[in-house]
Amino acid sequence: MAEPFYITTAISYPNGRPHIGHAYEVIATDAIARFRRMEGRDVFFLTGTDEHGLKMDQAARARGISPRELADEMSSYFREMTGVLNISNDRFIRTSEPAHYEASQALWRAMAANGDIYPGRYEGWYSVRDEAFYDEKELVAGEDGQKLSPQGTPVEWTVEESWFFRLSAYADRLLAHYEANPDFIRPEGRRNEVVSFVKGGLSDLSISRTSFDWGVPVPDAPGHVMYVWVDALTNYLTGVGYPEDTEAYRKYWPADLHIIGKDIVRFHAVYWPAFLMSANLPLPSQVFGHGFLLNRGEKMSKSLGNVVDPMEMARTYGVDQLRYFLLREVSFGQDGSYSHDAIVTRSNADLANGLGNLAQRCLSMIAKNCGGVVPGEGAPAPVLDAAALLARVEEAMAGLAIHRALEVIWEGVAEANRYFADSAPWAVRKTDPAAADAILHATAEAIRVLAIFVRWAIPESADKLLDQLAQPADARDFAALAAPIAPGTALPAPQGVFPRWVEQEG
Ligand code: ME8
Repeated sequence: MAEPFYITTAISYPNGRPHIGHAYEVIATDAIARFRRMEGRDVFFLTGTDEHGLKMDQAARARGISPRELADEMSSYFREMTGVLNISNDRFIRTSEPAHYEASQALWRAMAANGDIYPGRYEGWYSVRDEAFYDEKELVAGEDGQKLSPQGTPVEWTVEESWFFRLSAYADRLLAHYEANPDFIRPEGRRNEVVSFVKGGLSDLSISRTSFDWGVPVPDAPGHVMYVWVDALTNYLTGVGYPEDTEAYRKYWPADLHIIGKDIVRFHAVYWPAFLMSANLPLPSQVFGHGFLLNRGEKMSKSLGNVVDPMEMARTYGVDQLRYFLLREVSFGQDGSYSHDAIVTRSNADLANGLGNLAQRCLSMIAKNCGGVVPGEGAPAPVLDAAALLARVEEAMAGLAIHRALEVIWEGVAEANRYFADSAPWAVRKTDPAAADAILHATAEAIRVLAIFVRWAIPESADKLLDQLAQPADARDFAALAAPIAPGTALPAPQGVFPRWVEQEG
């Protein structure tokens, strides 16, 4: 039976439309999910929207609508984005769903039953933008001296009746867990930050609010809704059926991998495992904090006017062009920058000129000179060592070095292009047609291998290439690498798969 693999993105706040950072996260997670599927894993991939909390409440108020209306409207854009970007999620979760209320309340009850929840009064700093509490010592001074969160967002002094979670009791167990599971938090730099944060001592966490009601009601505590992060984190459990003992729950929990941005590592690597320990539930295997995407090196913000609609970008450049750019250009785990020039340069060089040109030249020769039938005899000469390439790609992906995996694959693209150019089948055909046929056969096979290799990153284009090679749907994963294309295979008329970007004149 295929080994299960449960992977998630963070769930986004639908207080506005999705931005390129949201697109980046869901594309990277999709690439990993597709990669594991191509290895034969039984993948469950969850994404969705995080709809409660003060930030949503305030955004709705500003527009004169209810938070539920705001969530309904904006969540639909996030869902639409998964379609536009060709995301292969198995479920899109909304935290306003009744099943999620049930899961959040069940988790709360489990933590309460363990003696970890007690009533009190919260007095401290809160950032609505981050939906986070901060200690005085964490705050930084803004330009005109006002206090800001470490993320640079405004904070307000908050005093409120609240339930507390006994987070302080978990510091030692958390540190022991990090120690025993060095890969629990990746990359290394984020892990170090978390370890030193926990070593600095943990305060108990305020986990309910009474000043507004847009949230999951706290069981048996009228007037209290859960702190948004308690219910938000629970989405990963709801997604596979908790609290019911469903088949999905048994198969997929604990999650293998939470992909999140660097700004929310603390919630996932400190609060979340502590909640799960308290509820006696198994912990996820890994939390990976990716970097931030910057617009030409600058932070995106509404005031700078550089917030880009990712769906618009996908329409402009092409879905796979955008996916490829983000996956190849940004070292996964680090911040990255995007610009029109960088996207165009990458997709022209690697997609249009690299893989596209090879396919176009080889397939049009087969159409023209071989009647559209794969020529050659027996097994093709191996242009690429697919098994060796796979081993290198697997190694990169084991550490989630997505950019590196693509770099290795494009070494293969370059090698195949070199082979084709050096072998010059168009010239060889004049004196030795059988030798020219053998070259085309070998090149067609190299294209097949490369199309399979890129399929998790640029699925639509890879499938078009595999369609052009008349490869059946069940011969497109890594297991199919070993079964070369047979001579005599009839191919459809070739079509360009990667259009070249040409700048419009003035
Ligand atoms: O944090 N570049 O939601 P969110 C890359 N609801 N990634 C970015 C980014 C950027 N410029 N800006 C944001 C939340 N992100 C919570 C999560 S999970 C139980 C709850 C990432 O809409 C961010 O780091 O603010 C996060 O992983 C995701 O987008 C959603 O951010």
